Parts: sequence; structure tokens; C-alpha cells
Amino acid sequence: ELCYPQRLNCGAELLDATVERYGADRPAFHAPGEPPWSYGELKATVDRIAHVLTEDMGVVPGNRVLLRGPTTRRLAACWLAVMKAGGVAVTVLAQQRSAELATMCEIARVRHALCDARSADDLAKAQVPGLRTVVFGGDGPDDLLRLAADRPASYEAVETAADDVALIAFTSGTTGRPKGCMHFHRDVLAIADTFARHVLRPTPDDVFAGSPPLGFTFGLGGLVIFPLRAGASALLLEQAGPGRLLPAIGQHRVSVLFTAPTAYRAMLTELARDTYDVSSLRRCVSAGENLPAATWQDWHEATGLRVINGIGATELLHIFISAADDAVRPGATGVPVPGWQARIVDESGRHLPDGEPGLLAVRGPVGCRYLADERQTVYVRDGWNITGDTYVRDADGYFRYVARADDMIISAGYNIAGPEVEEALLRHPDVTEAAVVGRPDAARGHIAVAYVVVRPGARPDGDALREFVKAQLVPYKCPREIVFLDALPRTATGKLQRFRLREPGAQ
Ligand code: 3SK
Repeated sequence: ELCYPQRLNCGAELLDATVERYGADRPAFHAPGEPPWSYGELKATVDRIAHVLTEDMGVVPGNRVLLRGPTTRRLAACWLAVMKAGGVAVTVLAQQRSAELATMCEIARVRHALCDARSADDLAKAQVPGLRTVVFGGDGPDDLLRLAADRPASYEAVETAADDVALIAFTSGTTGRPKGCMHFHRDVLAIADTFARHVLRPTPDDVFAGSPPLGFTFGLGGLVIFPLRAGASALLLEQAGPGRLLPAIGQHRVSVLFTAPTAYRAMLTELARDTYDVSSLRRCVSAGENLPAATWQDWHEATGLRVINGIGATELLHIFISAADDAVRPGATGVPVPGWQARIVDESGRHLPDGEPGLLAVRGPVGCRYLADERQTVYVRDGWNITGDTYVRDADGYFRYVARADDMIISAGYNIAGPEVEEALLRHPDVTEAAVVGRPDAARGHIAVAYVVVRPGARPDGDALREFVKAQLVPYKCPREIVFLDALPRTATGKLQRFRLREPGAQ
């Protein structure tokens, strides 16, 4: 049971308390080609920015502050400064464009922004009424870091309440008007004190790195909250594709890696082509999408490491089902993280027995709180968060992914789970990406169509691939058609956009 004091500021806990516990000299953040920032340097930078927020920008506790930019130490420092100043960080992605930004600023009533100079144009184009923006990393006289330079290097954190809102994180899922998820100061610590503490078990010597951006709570947790809570350090990479990540692991002795299944597959292709030193890795986390068993096995064969699979959600801030070490079962997501409960329910909320697929329902220290959005009553029912995933719990209590609830294909009366067919396709050595969706069909209701990306140089052969699937699965699950693409459509956070493949003429 987590127990936090009534007055709690997560920024002060992650930074000031960590400095007190472990000292100011240990490294906090690394960046390629630059000396590391120690905890002492990070604290001075954060505290100076907090002065600018309150004194120059007029931020008062409870004000919402938009944070936007590529993954850098400055962006992380801005997030911590907003926390210490009692503001509410509204985290968005550097790739989001002006129309999306305008919608999110309207929903969250944003009036202040800290923005990387390289991402400032789209924010200006969004024409947010009354927005006071300060940019950082530019060369103007009112650049944040220039303003901060002559401010005091110490700032007393605002005494927020544990259940004051600290963060609004947006999710659009894979389609639809974005929903702002509100999270409290205690929620920020709770994800570190559940998933990170019990599954990752970090030490101050760990070096975290990964590909999810800080505007996605997967990245904010894995690259800022978890390392700081443990007194560890993180490597922040602006470009975190496999070609950058793999060499950086060896150069910075990265020990905890956060990324998604697609990136594990892309890194496997790189590892087959070239030699990289990944001997420092001890924890490899995969989330954001289901991890196919074939990807788990291939990573294990290539590196000797057992990937820690997990399911998380922006609504619940981070990962709530997972497993590590000997508890890992390839092909299963895992068991509820200590502090969390999970069960399988039907559409009416009735608890289903083991072995029967249904909706995944979870509850724990963090809950979904949409900002002024009636979809709240769809996500939270009877105190349980219904994530929108179809899962099955096996007799050993392990939760296994079946599909997103709306990704089941019903063809001639048979249920086909797209991800199961994708797993079968991904076992083929030439296949690097696969997505299976239903297409309306007069005779069968729907037919399964597979969209496939093959490795460079491979010669795609649809019939051979269909035979390959038939050798693994009951024939009715075999895709009726295979379409080869150069890339699958994905969201800015890397999630597959199946709805775009369902649109007529998707190929
Ligand atoms: O949305 C997700 O898939 C996710 C996964 C892990 C942690 C956090 C999130 C939002």
C-alpha cells in the first residue's frame, strides 16, 4: 500500500530529496558528445527556470504550462521546474502540428508555454489566445536559458497537495479528438514506486535510455521519473532510431532500455548487419504495443536478455501489468504489478473465468481522469478502468494479449484476432512489420487482410507467406489477401493506426 504525505511536490521529491539522499555530484543526465549534468547542476538549472516561470512569466500554482520540444535535458529541466513551481505540465509531442496544438491548448486552457526554439513555429501558428511563450535553445535575448542565467540557483518548491494535478497528458488513441488525462503529484511517484521499484529494481548506478519521447508518458516515466526516483541517470537522445540507440548503448553503458516492439525488431536487423556492444544492458522494457513472442525470442537469442513486456496507458500514466527475470513468460504480458489489480470482464462488467477472453479491467494507485470529456464513463466503470484491450487470463494468473477490443475480425462467423496472425507472419525471416485488419466482404461479413513490410532486399511472395501462416494456424485465420507496403501507418508515438488500413483503398 502506497502512502504519501498530504503535502507533496513530486518535483521536489524527484530532485531535492534525491540530491539529499545521494549527493549532488552523481550524474543525472547524459547527452551525446557533451559532459554529463550532475544532480547539482540539474537542480541549479531547474531552480533558475522555476524563478523565470514565476517571476517573468507570472505562473502561479495550478496554471497549465505547455511543454514542447525534442527529448533534451533542457526539456526535462523545464518539466521539473513546472512541478516545483506548482504548475501543471501539459506535455505534447514535438511532431504535433498547429491544429492539434490549438485543440489541446483549448481543452487544457493553456496560457503559458516553454518551447524548444526548433518546435516554436507550429506553436505560434496555433494562435492560442493569450499564450505567453518562452523559447529555449534559441539565440534571442529572451531565450529561457539567458533569462534563467542570472536567477538564484535555489528555489523553494511550492507545497502542493498530493492530489493536486501535476500533469495533463493527451491521448488520441489511434483516432478521435484528443483526451487530456489529469494526473496528481502522488501519481507521478506511484508509477516509480510500483512498476519501476518492483519490476525494474533500479540502482543509482543504472543508466536509462530509450526511444519514447518525453511528451509520451512512457518516455517521461522511463527517462525522467524512474531514474531520478532511484538516484540513477538517463541518456536523453533527440534522435533515438535504432541507428542512434545501438551505438549509444555501448558508449554510455546504458543498463535499462525503454522502447517498443517495432524498435526491437529494427535493432535486431541492425545487430545482424553490424557489431554493437550491448553488454551493459540488464533490463529491456517493451511497451506501447503488444510484443510478439517471435520478437522476444529473437532478442533473447541475439543478446541473451529477457525483454520485460508491459502494458501501460496514458490514462493510467505507466505500466500496470508486466513481469521480469524468471517470472517472464514469452508471449504473455505478465501479471499485475504490485499495487495493481486486473481482471477480465464482459461488456456488462461481469467477471469472466480464466481462459475466457474479454475486456481488460484494471485498478490501482493511478486512475483515469479525463479533463471535461464524457468518454470518462466509457473508460471507468464500477471503479475499474476498462483499457479497450481484449485479454485472457490463464490458469497461472498470467495476462495474455488477444487484440484491441475493436480489432477482432469476425469472418464467416469465426473470430480472428489480428495480432495472432501478425505473430505468425512475423516469424517469417523476411517479414519486419505486419498488421492484419478486417475488410468488409459480401459473402463473409469481413475477410482478414494482411499488410506486410519485408526486410530490404527480400522478394515478397504473398502465396508463400499465406502457406507459412497456414502451417502455424487453423486455415480460417489465414489472411485472404496480402498487401506489401514500404511502411505501416503509425501515430507520432509509434502506435499502429489500424483504422487507416481499414479505409477503402488503404493499399
Ligand atoms: O500507451 C502506452 O502504451 C503506454 C505504455 C507504457 C507506459 C505508458 C504508456 C502510455
